[in-house]
Amino acid sequence: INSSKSDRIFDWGPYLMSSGTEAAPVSCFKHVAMSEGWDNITVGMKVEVPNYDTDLTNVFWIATVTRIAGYKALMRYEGFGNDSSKDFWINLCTRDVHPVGWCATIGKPLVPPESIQSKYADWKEFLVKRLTGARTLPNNFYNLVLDSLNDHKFKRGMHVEVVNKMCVSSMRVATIDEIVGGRLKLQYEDSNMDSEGWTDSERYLYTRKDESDEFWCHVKSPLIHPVGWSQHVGHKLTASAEYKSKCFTKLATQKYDSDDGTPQMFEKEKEPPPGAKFQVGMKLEAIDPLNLSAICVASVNKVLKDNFLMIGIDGSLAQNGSDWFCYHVTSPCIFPVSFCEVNNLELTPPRGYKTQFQWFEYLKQTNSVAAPVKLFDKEIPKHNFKLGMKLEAVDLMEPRLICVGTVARVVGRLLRIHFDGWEDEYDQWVDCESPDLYPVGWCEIVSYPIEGPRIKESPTVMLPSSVANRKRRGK
Ligand code: MLZ
Repeated sequence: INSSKSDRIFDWGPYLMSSGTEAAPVSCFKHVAMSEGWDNITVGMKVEVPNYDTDLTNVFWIATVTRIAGYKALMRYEGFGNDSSKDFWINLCTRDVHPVGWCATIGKPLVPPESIQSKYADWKEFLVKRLTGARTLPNNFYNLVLDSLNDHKFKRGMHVEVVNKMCVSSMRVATIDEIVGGRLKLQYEDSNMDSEGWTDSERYLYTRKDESDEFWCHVKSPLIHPVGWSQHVGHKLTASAEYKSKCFTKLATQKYDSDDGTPQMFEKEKEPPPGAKFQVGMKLEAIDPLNLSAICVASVNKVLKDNFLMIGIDGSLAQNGSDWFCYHVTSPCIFPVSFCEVNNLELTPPRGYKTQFQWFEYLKQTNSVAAPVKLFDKEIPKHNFKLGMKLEAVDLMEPRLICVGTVARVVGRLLRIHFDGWEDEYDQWVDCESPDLYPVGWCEIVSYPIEGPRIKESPTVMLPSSVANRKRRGK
């Protein structure tokens, strides 16, 4: 089924050119490196870059930014005038790109490209003329990039509490195994196993780590919390008795171990509107955490401390609330009744609902009330995402994967992300401030593999059953 996966390394430049599309600007993504101030990087700016149009190695020349797409820029070497034949794409946040003046400072000669070498007799004079008044990058640009990639307090080996991807109604303890550009690779801890007294082969068998024990999320993800959080707010936690009892002490004394993820490392949740509160049984609309392409009829099933809610999708087949999901009351992923209707979106009715779904009827039938509109956070931040913009997006159903995506819909602050080459069933609704969205070129900066668009090699590649399986799958 996956034979459609292309092994070729994906290259944004040609893809944007051939599809005639735009990339979402870096400034759209508040959580990423260099987001602030990126708008100062503009077409016309000049930088020193490797000269690829020469037999010499490791020499540089000056080039002008002619187009910007995320972190990437289409460059033209100085001296080419209107000739685009040697234009090339470069990632502005890589160590190969330097402000004008860098070569001179370190005593490196600037070498003109071979194809135009004979065009001017005096290259020095040409450059002086061309560079007067030109804008360039700040001096320490690449160091700024590195610093802003590590702008968080998380360290490898630290423990955090994270949603159990196999049963989203419970939390588990995990250790940070790797950090890539603010994304954490988490290894779930064994919750119930006390491996003392085991033979080596038993320990190998039962504590062996594989892909199913790992989870990826950004440091700003709403899915991770400090040590002790679950017990503090009253969320179900699958962890050893020892961990739980230690947490009680930590919460009471506010004294944490050095490898604990502590509340100070996490972003504070927003303050909810003052006054009335969500109550158990209230109905609302919510993004289905197990099928992010659907906005569903949902209920408040439990109210936790600190304004967290356990939300259930109405009509779900999951037994004993195993798919209840924790959303903060200010979450941009929960909506008042009729949100879909008002915004002309498809609302997924409860499974097995026979007649045409009408909220009014449904509330009557279930003898329930709609959560009042005033309980929801209504802020719509100014964002510049536009229909058709390209970006790099985490496939939240398999968060190890960062894929080529397109903004397929914009509804206030809500974005529908389509994964290029994949059926619409794979689309995901996410908030415009989601830390799982990245600008074009982000994976390249942090050396993380990007999933290029799926290329269909034959019409039989995508079996209908695999699309069906994908729906509401819990991983
Ligand atoms: N093989 C898996 C991965 C799909 C990844 C899609 N990413 C947009 C599947 O088919 O479900």
